[in-house]
Amino acid sequence: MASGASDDPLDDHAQTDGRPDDPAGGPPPDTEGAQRPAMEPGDFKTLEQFIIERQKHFPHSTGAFSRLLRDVSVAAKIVNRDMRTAGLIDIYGSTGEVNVQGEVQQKMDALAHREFVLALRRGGECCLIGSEEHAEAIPLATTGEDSDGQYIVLLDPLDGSSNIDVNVSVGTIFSIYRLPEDWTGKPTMEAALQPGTEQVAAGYVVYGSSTMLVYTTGTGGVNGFTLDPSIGEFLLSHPDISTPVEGKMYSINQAYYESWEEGLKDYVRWMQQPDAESRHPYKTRYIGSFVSDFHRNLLKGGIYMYPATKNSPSGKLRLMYEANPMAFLVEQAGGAASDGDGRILERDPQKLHERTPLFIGSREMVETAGAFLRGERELEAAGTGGETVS
Ligand code: AHM
Ligand code: MG
Repeated sequence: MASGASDDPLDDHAQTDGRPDDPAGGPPPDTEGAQRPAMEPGDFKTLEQFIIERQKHFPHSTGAFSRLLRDVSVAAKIVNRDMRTAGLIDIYGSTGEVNVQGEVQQKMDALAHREFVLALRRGGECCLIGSEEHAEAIPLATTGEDSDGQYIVLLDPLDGSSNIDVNVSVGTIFSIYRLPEDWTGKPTMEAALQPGTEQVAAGYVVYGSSTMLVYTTGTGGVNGFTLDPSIGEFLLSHPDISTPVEGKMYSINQAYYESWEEGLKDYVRWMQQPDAESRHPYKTRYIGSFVSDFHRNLLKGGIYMYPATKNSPSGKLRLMYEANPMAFLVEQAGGAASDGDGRILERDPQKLHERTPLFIGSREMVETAGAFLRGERELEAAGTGGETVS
């Protein structure tokens, strides 16, 4: 038996602790970015405590932003609760409606949208919501009058919702802006059409094997909180997340290969080439649920790509509530996000439901993808340092 291995049949570390890296002689196991110290009982910080501590660094803060984040987390808990019983109550399947995107609306889409709108309306800090599930922006009134909230929230209430019926992870994505200071009168969608660089916070909730809320305010890093269902609190489990600069995984729907531009075909084929000395071939991981693919790549390193295709000539994902918030977050974690031409966060938005091609994840992977897309790199044999493959 290799040293360190246990002969206890109940010890599930016995196989991993003692064995050689890989009996097949392949690359080392994929553990990068995945190791985290276990929390001891009582050794935790709730999301609320965390937010309050952060607020103390801003002496002139009114607490409005902290309350807004609390409202988002409350809605997430309600959506999580409903999702955990989805097989038992009548919330699987579609509503029979088609949303503004021309996509079949799932019952959980509609339910999640409703819970976020209600929570934000109750909280009173948000004056305008833009949601994937609603054609127009939704101005919020608290007590019959206009809300005096100063924040705009754009969200995809339930991303990847076609996966719900088969128990695959889905998520919520949110982006927060401040109402422009010189804005007078009722907030309208134009108030929200700000470049992603202007976001004051962004994040997502992934409803997976556990439920996690991950967010950033653009300072203080990216922090992840895991919901402890027994006490109903998000607990700080992933402090100060940084994403590996280079990863081993790529996520793309390869079924659209024939309609990709040549540079992208070359990039993907380059990643597929074998090379014992390097990380080639890369691994493909594609769930078809952006939040889940993004979350895995953020922690382990990788790139998610949704390019322009024949059916989606501008890409499929929405700039304002999918690409921008994740781009803001990934940059804070040390990664990058591009539309294939430039930085996602610098795009000048024209409308709420605008789509964009998206290449997002580990910085070096996004840069390499860009080099292929711009034709600055050509397909070359992996590990040969430049030899062009015919
Ligand atoms: P949605 O916001 O309507 O759920 O659509 C976005 C989803 C992403 O979560 C996912 O990555 C992508 O659409 C999958 O699209 P495709 O099936 O074309 O690969
Ligand atoms: Mg979505």
